[in-house]
Amino acid sequence: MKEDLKRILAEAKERILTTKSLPDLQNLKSSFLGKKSELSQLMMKLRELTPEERPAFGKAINDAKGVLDTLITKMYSRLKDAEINRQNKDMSVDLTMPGRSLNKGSLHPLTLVWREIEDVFISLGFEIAEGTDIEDEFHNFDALNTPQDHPSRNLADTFYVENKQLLRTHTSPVQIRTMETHEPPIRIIAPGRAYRNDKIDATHSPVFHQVEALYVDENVTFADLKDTLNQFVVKMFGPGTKSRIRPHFFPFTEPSAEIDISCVGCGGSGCRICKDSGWIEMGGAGMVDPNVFEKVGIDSEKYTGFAFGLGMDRIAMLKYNIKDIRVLFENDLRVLKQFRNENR
Ligand code: FA5
Repeated sequence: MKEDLKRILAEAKERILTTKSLPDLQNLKSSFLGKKSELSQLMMKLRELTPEERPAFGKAINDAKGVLDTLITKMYSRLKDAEINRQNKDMSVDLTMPGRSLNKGSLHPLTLVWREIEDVFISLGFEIAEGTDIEDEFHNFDALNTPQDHPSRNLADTFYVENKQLLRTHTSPVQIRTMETHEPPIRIIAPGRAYRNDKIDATHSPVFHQVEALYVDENVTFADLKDTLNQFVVKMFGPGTKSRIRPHFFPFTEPSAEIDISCVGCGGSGCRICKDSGWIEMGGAGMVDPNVFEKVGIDSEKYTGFAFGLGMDRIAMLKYNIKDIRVLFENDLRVLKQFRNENR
């Protein structure tokens, strides 16, 4: 029986170590360790031995089973690893294949301009202020020294909501709201939407965007206004771009002016964009009228200030050579996709 055990063990080791597949290994396991295996049959024959011989031989059979079981476990993990490696090799990644490109979105040109304007003014020491799109007559007109019979109050120009509430016609009411709640020195810009009952054309939209600026302190002069505008224009449109101020009238500034910049299309020599004038209108400006200071309780003997309001849609149009303001509101993907590389 001892010889049988030796032979079974040797044969089993040999076959387990040379097996090539997991199913074959599974078969070997049941044929060498299963109920009908030769080792199990040897166990049955224990009773043919003397009581003295039985324990030692029983242990020898169990040891042999233990050896085979360990060997099968080792072989199992070796064959499993080999199979995983083979599968990985079959599905291996071709590093030379071009990647799948992601469809990246882009920021709207107005958002780009809006952010850039904020950056420029922050670099000049201004803070960002916010107002509301729905305003009351006091902040949009009365406090801005606008007479009761001023044409801009007309239904044909202003969208009224109810109870003397309206969609703000410019960003200037943010001047009032800021001066009501802050003591000078004040140095803010307020970018945002404005609404007017204007006819739509290439440069006018009923919903548009302005950026308001207000600087109030002791000894603020018209020269500060010109200098700030010049710095803004150069930072926004590049060196060589000039700003120009023409006399105008606004109820809330005195003196008042209109702001032009030298045409970015032709550099000032005259072209189709500037209608051969060399200049493009950007917005209005002026020194804060003492009547406005009075409405918000600021001492006009002590303080002076300048304010201006620029059309942000016009700035975006000039910067990105957009010929029609409607392009900014249509959200045509063919247009928007062109701004991918501009995104920060
Ligand atoms: C004003 O709105 C004044 N509040 C500006 C101001 C502020 C003057 C502070 C003095 C002190 P105006 O109506 O000119 O001004 O508008 C300013 C700019 O807004 C225009 O030059 C233009 O660029 C833009 N704008 C006005 N209406 C429209 C519109 N319907 N569509 C597109 N842009 C417009």
